[in-house]
Amino acid sequence: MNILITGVSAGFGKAIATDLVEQGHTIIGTGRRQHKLDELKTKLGDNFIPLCFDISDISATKTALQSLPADLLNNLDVLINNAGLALGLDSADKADITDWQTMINTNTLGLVNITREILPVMVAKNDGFVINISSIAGNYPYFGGNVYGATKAFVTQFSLNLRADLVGKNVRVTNIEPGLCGGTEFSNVRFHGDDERAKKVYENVDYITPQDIANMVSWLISQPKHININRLEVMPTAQTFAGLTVHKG
Ligand code: 8X3
Repeated sequence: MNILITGVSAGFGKAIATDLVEQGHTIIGTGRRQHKLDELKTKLGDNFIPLCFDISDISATKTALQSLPADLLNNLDVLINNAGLALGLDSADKADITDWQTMINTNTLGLVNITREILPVMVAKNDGFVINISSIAGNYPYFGGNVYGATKAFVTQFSLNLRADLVGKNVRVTNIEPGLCGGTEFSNVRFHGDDERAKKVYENVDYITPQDIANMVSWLISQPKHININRLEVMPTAQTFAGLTVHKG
């Protein structure tokens, strides 16, 4: 299969790309950091095609996709919208507005833009699969989740609405909604490089790993074509739903 994965420089994207190349698929991997893409290219070889651009940049996305060989672009089987980030955990009255804008631009605008670019290819060949990486933060509000959670609720609803639009077109859509996942740059990015604070999030917890998510993606794409898994909400056994907060004055 020909598979495009956004955000392969680290974390889920890197683990997914690595597994899928090992399984014999051709992977187009996007990311913002050229040196990380170069490292992955050295490791994964000919079946990994790096594309360096920022998906929040609408015109850069178009230019990057147009640079691909037409027979590859027109034969894309799977789009995995993995690129995304959380920034900050402050309450909404204190959060940094530029952090909010960056999350909105990447997690929602960037994701819908690349999806809109790729969907006509899948519809034209009457076959395709879009896998969106959302989050439980889109399902359960928690303190400081504000805009991050809202962007992920958008991704989840967008996934469901895509399915509604794609009726009869043999394009499948799955929304993966992970809970606490370690072994990624997620919290280091969220806390703006405060690695000590990031490390504490995962202390003494058996968290979900990027490999766990890669296993789920491999399972999803191996399902027969008459099956559409709509949503996959997944948490570590150690995590359950947030309690309802009551402030007593
Ligand atoms: C990552 C999961 O719980 O940190 O999206 O928001 S959580």
